[in-house]
Amino acid sequence: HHLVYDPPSLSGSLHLRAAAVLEANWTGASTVPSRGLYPHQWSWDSAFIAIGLRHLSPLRAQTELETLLAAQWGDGRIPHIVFNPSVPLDAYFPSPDFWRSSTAGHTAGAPRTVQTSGIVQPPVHALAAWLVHCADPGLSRARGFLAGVYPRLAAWHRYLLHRRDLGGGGLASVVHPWEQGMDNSPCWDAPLSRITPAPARSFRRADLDHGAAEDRPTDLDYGRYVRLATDYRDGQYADGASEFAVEDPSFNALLIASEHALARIARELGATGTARHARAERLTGVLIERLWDPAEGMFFCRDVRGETPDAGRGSLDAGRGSLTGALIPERSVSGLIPLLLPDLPRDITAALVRTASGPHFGLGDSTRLPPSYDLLGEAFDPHRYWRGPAWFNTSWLLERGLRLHGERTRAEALRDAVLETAAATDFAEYVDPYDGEACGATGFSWTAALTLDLLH
Ligand code: 9WN
Repeated sequence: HHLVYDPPSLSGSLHLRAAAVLEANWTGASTVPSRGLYPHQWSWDSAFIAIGLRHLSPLRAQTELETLLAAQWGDGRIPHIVFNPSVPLDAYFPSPDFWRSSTAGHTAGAPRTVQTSGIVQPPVHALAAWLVHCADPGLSRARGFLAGVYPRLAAWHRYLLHRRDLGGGGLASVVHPWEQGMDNSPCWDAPLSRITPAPARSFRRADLDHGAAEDRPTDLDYGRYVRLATDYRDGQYADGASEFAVEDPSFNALLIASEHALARIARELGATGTARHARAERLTGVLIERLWDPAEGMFFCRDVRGETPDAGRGSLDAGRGSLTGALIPERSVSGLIPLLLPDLPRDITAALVRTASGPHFGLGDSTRLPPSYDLLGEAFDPHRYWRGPAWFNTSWLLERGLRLHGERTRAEALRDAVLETAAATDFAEYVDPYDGEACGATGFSWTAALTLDLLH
């Protein structure tokens, strides 16, 4: 069934090329997303990287996750960046002297020995830990891998489900666009418009030394990112006060998928895991109640600080007067990613597949890979970062969801398109969703890692 990469020589050479990317980006204890643009360790990147690395070296894959978890804060948060002290401060912005984790993060329990950021990224880690374990259970048991990571992963989920339940309904909120991972998604335009940007002269972007300005967020976006991060830091990274708080479908779906994985880990360690599975199932219900829109056939973000609409007005949020905030009427690939959840009702998975295959995302039809944002949306731009380009991690997640729900033909086609595009672009960071033209960095770690995973 491996249509395109059936010839062993072709898949063999793609395998070697992907392995070479991960080798080049390995620093000794973790992997950088990209040597030039992102020279430190990133949280959700490391989770995806470990998922691919397990096919090359289960030991390195375990180490990747252990290094990240060693930088966990006392309150349970896993920082979105763990800084490499040997990289010059001006190589990436915002640098450790901006976040000041060891002082500003003191109350929240930031580690003393490593410098980190103070925000988080999507919780893919328990899922990654389980998949890494499965690649070599013998080595994992011999090293006590799961026993070591389990309490940290449990504390991480506890942090998200308690300290980050800013909407009060049981889901986790992100307090910064960088936390959700799709930095300049049009979903953030409305909630960000209420944030006063930091003056452009108060900081210096390093990303423009490596990436084309028209493929990156704007200076105005950056002004707002800096303002939000500064306010969070100046409040000692305490949760609750953020002017920006959004419940995102992909972030929460990954949390739920990771909760299912944590249940499996608990079972492997001798517990039953049933309470965790039950919680994941309950959270799936909450996700549907708060973020699903039956008329649109997809999930939407909830702007927790947005004005609650009158019940019964409009299609989005119609009759939901009891819920705080408002759904954000922008179609992001984030709203399709809950397809990876096992407990979704059949009518919802069918609607998600229809929406993915329809004119807004063009899966298996007008696009080569599913775009990060609505092809028909006013803000669509095929090259600007998360405002349209296709990304490999989101395609990997959708492929998993399609396969899980029996959409085998669609999953195979998406898999082949991912492998072809990764091969043709030298493992690009993101691509034009229509023609697959490379954007951003090449030799991007999660692209190589998830290519490896799809080859297996
Ligand atoms: C900010 C590392 C990260 C990814 C994000 C991606 C981009 C950072 C940036 O790079 O974000 O965290 O500087 O633009 O949007 O998803 O984790 O690859």
